[in-house]
Amino acid sequence: MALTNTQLLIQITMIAAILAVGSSNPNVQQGPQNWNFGFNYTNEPFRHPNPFQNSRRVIVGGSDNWRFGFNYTEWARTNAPFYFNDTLVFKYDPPSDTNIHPHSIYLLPNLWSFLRCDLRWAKRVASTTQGAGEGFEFVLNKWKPYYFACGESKGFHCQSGMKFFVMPSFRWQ
Ligand SMILES: *[C@@H]1O[C@H](CO)[C@@H](O)[C@H](O)[C@H]1NC(C)=O
Ligand SMILES: *[C@@H]1O[C@H](CO)[C@@H](O)[C@H](O)[C@H]1NC(C)=O
Ligand SMILES: *[C@@H]1O[C@H](CO)[C@@H](O)[C@H](O)[C@H]1NC(C)=O
Ligand SMILES: [Cu+2]
Repeated sequence: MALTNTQLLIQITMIAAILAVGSSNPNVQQGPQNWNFGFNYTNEPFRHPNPFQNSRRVIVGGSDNWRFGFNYTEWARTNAPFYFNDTLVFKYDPPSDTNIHPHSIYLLPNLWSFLRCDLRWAKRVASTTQGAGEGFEFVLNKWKPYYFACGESKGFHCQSGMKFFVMPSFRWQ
């Protein structure tokens, strides 16, 4: 039962249409990877026909960036799902005369330390200066839960809302 090229193209277009619905978040930009299966998609309305190789670039906090006084648990909930290979971008100002309470990024080892903002076994992934400019990029390239938190002020920033949890999912789910 050989499919003609037209039938195949129609099927791919339908799959792309279904998957395109999930990517309408304003904080999300499409990543650089882009396959086209060797077809010429110039006349197609869908610019990202391959659902598996498209990674998103998500600014953590959106226009609020990574800051004190913002609830990132709430943000992560409204911006879910996150996908395998998505890039999270953390933007925050480095320490300076006008910025005496800078931020950082830590990964907490488990749900228990996440809930308590217990930083004792946390691993620092970005220092107070690494969120400057274009921000610090973190790729969700493992299939595991990620517990992010700000590590400054001995857990006070974390307790005030600067923490969130992400479990990347696969696009075909
Ligand atoms: C795709 O189509 C565009 C415009 O119709 C054309 O300029 C381009 O050469 C085509 N690419 C391929 C690989 O056929
Ligand atoms: C994730 O990214 C890696 C490295 O760029 C790539 O080899 C892999 O195929 C990607 N996996 C998925 C599911 O997108
Ligand atoms: C952030 O929002 C979550 C979910 O709405 C809530 O459970 C939590 O208490 C909030 N955290 C802070 C520090 O306000
Ligand atoms: Cu902080």
